[in-house]
Amino acid sequence: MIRAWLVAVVATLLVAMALAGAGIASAHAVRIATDPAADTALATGPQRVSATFNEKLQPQFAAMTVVGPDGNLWSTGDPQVEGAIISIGVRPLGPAGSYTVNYRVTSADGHPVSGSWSFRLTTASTGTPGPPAAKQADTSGGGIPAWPFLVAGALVIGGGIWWTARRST
Ligand SMILES: [Cu+2]
Repeated sequence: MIRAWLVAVVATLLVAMALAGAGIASAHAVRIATDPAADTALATGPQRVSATFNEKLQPQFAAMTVVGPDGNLWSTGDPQVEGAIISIGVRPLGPAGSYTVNYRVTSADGHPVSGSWSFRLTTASTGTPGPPAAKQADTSGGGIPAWPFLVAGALVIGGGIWWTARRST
């Protein structure tokens, strides 16, 4: 009776750990190109930036921002997903320096993929920035990772099994 219960708990735990691992490791849509390319130096800002993936993206929940060296948003409008490409409009740029494009897309299989790349503006321009970029939201669920609890749970249950097995012999 107790053993069956333990087996059920361990099985549940293993499945949970596998799912947690899959959630972290699953980058099913892989970025294969960006425009502008990463680390490009540009004299004039682009009108749009885009990232191309190796498979079709889901149009829902897509996010993309361009954050300037001043910490302000330089992207404008909503991101657009077309097939395997996500893009967003860019204002006429401002200070020279590094502009970072952040994105979050959803793979065809439902897994979210996020990342960023940067390009450099070599000549300051006279554009007006958008609002300050909000700190990137922590999507790991409150900032407390789940795996230490899973590992602790596994250790406790493993110990329980060992103890039970020892007692019953
Ligand atoms: Cu996936």
